[in-house]
Amino acid sequence: MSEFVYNPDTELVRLVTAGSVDDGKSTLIGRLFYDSGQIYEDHLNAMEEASKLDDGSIDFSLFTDGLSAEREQGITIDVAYRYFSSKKRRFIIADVPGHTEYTRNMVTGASQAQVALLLVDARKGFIEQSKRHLFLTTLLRVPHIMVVINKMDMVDYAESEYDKIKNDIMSFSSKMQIQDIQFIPVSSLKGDMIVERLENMPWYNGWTVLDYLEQVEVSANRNLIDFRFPVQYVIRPDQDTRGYAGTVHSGTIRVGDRVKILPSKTTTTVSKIMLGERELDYAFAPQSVMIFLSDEVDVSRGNMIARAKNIPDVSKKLEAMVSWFSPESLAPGKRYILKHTTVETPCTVERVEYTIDIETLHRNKDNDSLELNDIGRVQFSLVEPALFDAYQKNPRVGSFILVDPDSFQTVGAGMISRKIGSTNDKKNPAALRRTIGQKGAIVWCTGLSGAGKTTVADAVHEKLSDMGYTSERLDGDILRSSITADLGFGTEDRKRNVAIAGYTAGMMAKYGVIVIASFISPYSDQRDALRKKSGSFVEVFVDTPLELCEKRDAKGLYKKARAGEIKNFTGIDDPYEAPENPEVHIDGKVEDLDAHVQQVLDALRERNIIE
Ligand code: ADX
Repeated sequence: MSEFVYNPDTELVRLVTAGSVDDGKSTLIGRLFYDSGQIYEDHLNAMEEASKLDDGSIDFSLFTDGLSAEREQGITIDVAYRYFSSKKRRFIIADVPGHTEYTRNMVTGASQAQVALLLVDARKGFIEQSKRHLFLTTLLRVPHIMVVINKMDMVDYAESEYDKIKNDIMSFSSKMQIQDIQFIPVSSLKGDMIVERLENMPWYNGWTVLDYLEQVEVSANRNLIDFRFPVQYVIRPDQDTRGYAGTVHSGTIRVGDRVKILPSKTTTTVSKIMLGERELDYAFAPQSVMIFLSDEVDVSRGNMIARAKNIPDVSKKLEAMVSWFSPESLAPGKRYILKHTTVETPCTVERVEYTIDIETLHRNKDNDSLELNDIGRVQFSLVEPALFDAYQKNPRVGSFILVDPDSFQTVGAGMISRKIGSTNDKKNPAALRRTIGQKGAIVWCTGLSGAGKTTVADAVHEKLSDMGYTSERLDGDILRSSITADLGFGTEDRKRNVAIAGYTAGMMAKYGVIVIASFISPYSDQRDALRKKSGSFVEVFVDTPLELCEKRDAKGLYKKARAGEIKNFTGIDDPYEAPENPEVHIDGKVEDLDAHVQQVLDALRERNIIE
């Protein structure tokens, strides 16, 4: 064992451990420290040591980023932060207790982590608690997940046991959006595959835990684009000057940059930036600095400074994925204190859209409350408007916690997916697109009546909303019961109907919305014309054979058409020109909605419309 290795030039990596109580996290961490030659007496000293700057002062931002945020937010943390370093890297581990009731800590620990170590007991397999943690890790967008299948020594180091668990997890995680997931079989107790490979698992050729941690690419998972500076204090160094103190939550800013104060929207310029006593040319996340402005403007705690041309959303109505920690349920009408950046505001639960069934990952829309450890999508209305980004785009400015107004306990954590309703002012499309932070597109679902277009389109819409994208639906039946109610099904009328829908979709897409349209739209030349006009057009052919549509006949229209009660019915006595080269071809005979949604998402991803 060597002395504590400290090299300030190595990269700092934030880890979170997750898993059930007995999965052996402490042993794993201990083993990692021990076998890599680390002995730390006092991890705080080590952290201080690690963060010494050249001039001997301490750069607290190194480890306060992430930790202070939680302290500020008053979360009673039951997370132990430990520090260790190898020759190549330095690590901070948020060690999260694994009891079910500790989802709270899992959320706290994972919110800033770059790598999650999810421990699974080889004897128990992929149990509910691991599923919950894996899901939360994904929801919190921890970029890298390493599943450590532990206690391999207790299952005779059998490859088959490892494979079984790995397959279970793979099939579960295929329903989620995981960027990077790796598997490592280990025995923390005996030391296999932690730092040393040992001889017990010759069938495994992958990384050891330490190898993996030293090489995993963790660089840019911080938002350095959208400058967001929630003002924490107003400081008056003298009569005439005022400085604004706070933490750069994301992005960078330079002296001389044009900025906007929110919510007042006053525009001014940054005149000076101070970090303690030092004057800086620029500041970046997660530095805690003081900003001075060239004009005397009205700024107070809770305001936000952003770039003049890149501002956050402002809304009193929010929709968020909430992880609920309290034994008392969250239900419509209940009031909480919502703490978000430097703002605290009372809020009311408007409705619970659904909860997630953690076994199947299906949405349960019948639930209208969240119980202990539930995760679900909730709409809130706030007394004070929040200044935020979607979590997906900017985690630090897209997350909040909920506090019980009577007990002051933290009862939940939220990841904002979107605002509800539009409070956006009249901006030009480019500015709005920047605000929404996404590219618009038209996803055009075509196919016979009853092919399943609406089902696919609704599911894609819901999925995109969950992921934090702004999307909107246009549907034949709905349009035809409103703005195109005067149209019938002759060629001209159908063309007009589709033209109106296409025009509307194009306009929304121009403003950054992903529009999901579902129309029979039987004429291929008209669909091709739409493709030509639109910047991003994804034609989705929901290809269900006529016989099957007719057999399903959900609306009873095929029966009527056969009986001659309806004329010009598509597929019966009216043409349908199937797309020859659709961007997405869905086999309507296969009843696998998740797979169909995935096909559409893949196409959007390929075109860089979504991440
Ligand atoms: S389109 O041809 O103009 O694109 P659209 O998708 O808006 O059609 O509307 C189709 C829906 O209208 C069908 O799903 C069905 O419910 C209803 N409908 C009523 N009459 C007809 C018809 N003659 N042909 C096709 N759909 C019809």
